[in-house]
Amino acid sequence: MDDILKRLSYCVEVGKVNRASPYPPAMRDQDGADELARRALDEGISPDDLLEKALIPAMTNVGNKYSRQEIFVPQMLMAAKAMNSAMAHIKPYFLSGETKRKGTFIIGTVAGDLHEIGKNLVAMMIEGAGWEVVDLGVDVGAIKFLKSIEEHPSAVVGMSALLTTTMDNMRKIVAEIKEKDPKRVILVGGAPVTMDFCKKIGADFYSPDPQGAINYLSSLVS
Ligand code: B1M
Repeated sequence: MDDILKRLSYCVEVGKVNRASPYPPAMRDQDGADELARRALDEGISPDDLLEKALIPAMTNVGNKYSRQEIFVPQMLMAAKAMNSAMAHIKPYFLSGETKRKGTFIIGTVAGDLHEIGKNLVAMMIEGAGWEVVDLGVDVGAIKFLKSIEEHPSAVVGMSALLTTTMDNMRKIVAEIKEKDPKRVILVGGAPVTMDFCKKIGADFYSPDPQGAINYLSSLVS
């Protein structure tokens, strides 16, 4: 792996946001994820490589370390901050100059769940694929989804959940939306979600990644 990608991955893993950040103390006055992501892109490394070879593996390592109780929530939070600072540089590459939108996509992380990185990635890539994206943020309940559907009557709805506990909220929100609006198309995703779960809760499609979500949305409008 390119040296810069290795360094970027390490910065995300240990939560080194940028040069000015005093955390972690051992990396004081060194470049962080912010500067390294910018430099990698300027050197011609593709945004896909940044994501797949540096950023996502770093977050996987963070999750594994957390599972082994080698790190705790504050370190996970710093890793997420570093990841977000790198993602800010990637975003413009995923946004096309297209003005005619293929449709509207409402997305949110379900109630009780504050994980936003995967949801943001899906949102930014779907926007780049030519959809208008309405991002409701995190901790989104049925009322907020339904209000947004009212404002965007032809929208497809997307939901993300990262916790096994909040998957149950996903089930409840899907049920509430489908009760009021049975034909509304709902796409679900997030690390613990599966196609089997998607079918059980009455959602329309599950994708493990942003590209699968884009392919599914394209199939709806082609
Ligand atoms: Co939390 N966390 N976390 N966390 N966190 C996990 C999810 C966990 C697996 C860590 C672990 O134990 N190994 C674990 C869940 C265990 C479980 O439920 N089985 C966990 C836990 C336990 C918790 C807390 C409960 C910890 C605590 O407080 N004791 C707490 C819960 C807070 C809450 O939400 N109420 C918590 C908190 C946090 C932070 C706030 C510190 C931080 C989030 C910060 C933020 O988002 N701003 C955080 C983080 C960073 C993680 C890990 C390390 C990384 C998540 C991430 O961003 N991954 C995570 C471990 C892990 O996932 N390896 C972990 C990178 C991201 C690109 O992947 O989100 O999976 P992901 O998205 C993917 C796909 O899933 C898919 O596309 C994305 C790109 O490929 N996808 C979709 C996602 N949404 C989609 C929607 C779609 C389609 C595809 O269509 C609509």
